[in-house]
Amino acid sequence: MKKFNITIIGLLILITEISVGQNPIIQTMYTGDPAPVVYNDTLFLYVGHDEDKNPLNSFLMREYSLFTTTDMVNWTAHKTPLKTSDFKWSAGDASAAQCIERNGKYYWYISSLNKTSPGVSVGVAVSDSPYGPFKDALGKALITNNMTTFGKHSWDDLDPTVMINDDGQAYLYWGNNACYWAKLNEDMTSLASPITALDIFDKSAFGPDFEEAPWVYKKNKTYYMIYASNVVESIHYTTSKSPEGPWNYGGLIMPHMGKSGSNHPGIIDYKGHSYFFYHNAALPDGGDFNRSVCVEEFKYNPDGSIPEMTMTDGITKGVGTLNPFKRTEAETIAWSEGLKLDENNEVGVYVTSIHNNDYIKVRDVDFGSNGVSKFEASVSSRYFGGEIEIHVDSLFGELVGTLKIPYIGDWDDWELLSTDIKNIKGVHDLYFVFKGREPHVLFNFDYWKFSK
Ligand code: FUB
Repeated sequence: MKKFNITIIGLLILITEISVGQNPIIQTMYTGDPAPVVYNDTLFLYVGHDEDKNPLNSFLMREYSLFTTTDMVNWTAHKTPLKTSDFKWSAGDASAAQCIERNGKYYWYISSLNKTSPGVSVGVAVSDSPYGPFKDALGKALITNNMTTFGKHSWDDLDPTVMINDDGQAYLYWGNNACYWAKLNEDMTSLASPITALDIFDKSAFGPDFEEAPWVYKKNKTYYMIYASNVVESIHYTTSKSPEGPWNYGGLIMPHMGKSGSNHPGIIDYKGHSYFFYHNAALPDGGDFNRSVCVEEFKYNPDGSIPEMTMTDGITKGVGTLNPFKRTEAETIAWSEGLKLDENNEVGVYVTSIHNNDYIKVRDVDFGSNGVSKFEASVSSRYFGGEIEIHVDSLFGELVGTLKIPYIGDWDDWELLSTDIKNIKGVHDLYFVFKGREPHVLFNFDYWKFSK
């Protein structure tokens, strides 16, 4: 009887695991408004970080976060690159944003409530690196509410998106219940043209509705603008032969699904594949103001049109493997349960809030043909410590080693600990399963590495 029970439990756990896909792609915090961009071989994903608690039950984003991937299934968190407090004029609540490179500098167009000029404004931050740190490029907003008159409300200057045309001319588009555009000078921090408001009520251009969240890019000879329609939001697109229009409505990309009233799109090609980013509210306790970024892979139709998509479990096949013989940050995660991230100046980002049975899954780890014999990890502990069990291929797959983490001292006393492990060869998913005394926080985890 006992054996029968265990089999049923095992089956239930297996079903749960199979139904846990890659979406939402970030599980350690609430995120919204994805803005992907590729630099060299890496996909950078800039997102708004929805605060866990929204005292006024409304949007509250005080900072942006950055995640990178080289395989589309494992995402590495980086130090917070930009906060609203980096803009002296910001009233502390941000909304959507997009970052772009020009002449070796990285320009990040953000929108935020403005305390020096009523309403929402567009600002621009700049950095020498896509990882930041970014700083306010102007010391004031680039676009303020009094510069735009199509929308009569104070938050019509939301959601900037930026595109540099083949001839080098940069364009900025933005808007909520208004869709504005203007040319940018080569310095990327000043306008090179008057602001134009598109006719968002023209159904031949915008179909059922234009609400907000434009994302403009060029593919082949076509300019695409994808955007959110209606409240609750669905994602649609329009195309043009010129960045200045006219625009021709293309169709629906994603209907409204799930618990988040808003959605916000970003599209990018990476390593020969096309990806559609959006957000929903699929994490535990998610909702309108606690959102989660997701991604779907898709193929353009032969005529360049974008197929309709639904929200799924996400990417089934990655576009690369992970090298376990190089130091890998613990915050490189395909899927996790129960964990949070924190950061400091000594070690950067690390995994924290680790309790018994929490875990990290890392996908497509390539151990090669010679295998491994040792695992090491940088950890800190206070009061307790615990264990990292290393399982392969599933949460309850073969246990190949256990790293014991003693009481070390304080949370910022980091030690590199190691253990022997069973040999592993070839490509496997890894599960770091954390064990220790309940209900306590056990230890912090900074990075790991295998050796032969
Ligand atoms: O993140 C705040 C707002 O929600 C954005 O500005 C909109 O696009 C919607 O995603």
